[in-house]
Amino acid sequence: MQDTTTPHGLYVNRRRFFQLSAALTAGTAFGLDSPAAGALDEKYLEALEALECAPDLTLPQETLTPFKNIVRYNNYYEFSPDKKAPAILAQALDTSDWHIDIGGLVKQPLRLSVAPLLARALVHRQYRLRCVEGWSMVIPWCGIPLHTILSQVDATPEARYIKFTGTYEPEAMIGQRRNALDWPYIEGLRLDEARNPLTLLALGLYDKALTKQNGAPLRLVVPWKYGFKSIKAIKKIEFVHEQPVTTWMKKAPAEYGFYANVNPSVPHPRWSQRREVRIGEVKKRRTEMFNGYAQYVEHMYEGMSLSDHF
Ligand SMILES: Nc1nc2c(c(=O)[nH]1)N[C@H]1C(S)=C(S)[C@@H](COP(=O)(O)O)O[C@H]1N2
Ligand SMILES: [Mo]
Repeated sequence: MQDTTTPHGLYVNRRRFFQLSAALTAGTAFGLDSPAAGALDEKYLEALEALECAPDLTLPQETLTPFKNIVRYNNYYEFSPDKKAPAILAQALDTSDWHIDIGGLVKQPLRLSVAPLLARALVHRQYRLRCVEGWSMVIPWCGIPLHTILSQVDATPEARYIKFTGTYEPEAMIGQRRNALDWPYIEGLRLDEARNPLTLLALGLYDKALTKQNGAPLRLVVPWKYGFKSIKAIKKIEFVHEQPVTTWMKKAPAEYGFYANVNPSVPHPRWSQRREVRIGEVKKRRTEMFNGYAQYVEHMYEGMSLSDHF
C-alpha cells in the first residue's frame, strides 16, 4: 500500500526528511530567526484578516477538514517537501504589497494590487482537494472566480492557454536554494478550463485571509484536478499560445501530465488512484471521477481520451 506521506518526486533523501520532521517536532527553526512556536500560535491564526465571503454556487456539502489540519499539513516545495515544515518556514515570506501581472497575448497588460482585492465581496466555495499522493481534504475557500479577472483584459485570438508563474525569492523560500524542482513553480490551464466557473483565485479559507503555508496572498484552486495544479503565491498570469511546460511535467513527464484531471481509473505509475484518505480519517474512500465535479467540467473533455491525458 502506498505511504500517503511520500512526496511526488523521487529525489527526497529519506534520512534528511526524517531529520527535518524530528527538528520540527522539537521546534527548531532551521536557522530562521522567527520563533518556530510563534508561527502557529493562536494569536497568529486570529490575527488573519477577516474576509466577507458568500456562497454563489450550490456545491456538494460534506464535513469540512478542520482548520488546524488545513494549516498544518501542506505541500509547498519552495519551502520543503515535508508536510509539517511549510507551516513554520513559510512565515519568512513577505506577502504585503503584493501585485500580480496579467499579460502575455493581450491588448493591454494589467497590474493588480492584492490588498484591494481582499476588501471585495468574495465568493465562498467549499471544495475537495485531492492530492496526487492519495490524500484529500474539504476546504472552505474564499476568493474570486478566475474568469472575472481574465475578462478584465482583451486576449488576442492566438491565446489558447493560461500560464501561471509562482514567486522566486530564494532568500525567503529556502527550498528554492536547492534545484529539486525548476523554479519558479509553473502551472497552466487550457483557456476554457481557466474560464470554467469552478476555477477560483483563492484569497482566503475559513473566512480569513490565506495563511502563508496555504499560498498567501493568492493561489489558484482547480478542484477537479490533482492538487499540484493549484499553484500557490502567484505573481504572473499570462495568456499564451503553446501549452505551458509545468513544473511537475518537467520534473517527471511520465508521472505528471498537463491535464491531471482526477481519475480513479488511471493509476499513477507507482500507485493506484482508486482510493484516497481524507486527512483526519482512517478508512479510505473511493476517489471520484473529476473529484466529484463531473457535472461542471466533463463537457470540456468530450471526444478526448482521458486515459491518455493523465
Ligand atoms: N507554488 C506551489 N504551489 C503548490 C505546491 C507547491 O509545492 N508550490 N504544491 C501543490 C500540491 S502538490 C498540493 S497537493 C497543494 C496543497 O495545498 P495546501 O497545502 O493548501 O493543502 O498545493 C499545490 N500548489
Ligand atoms: Mo499534491
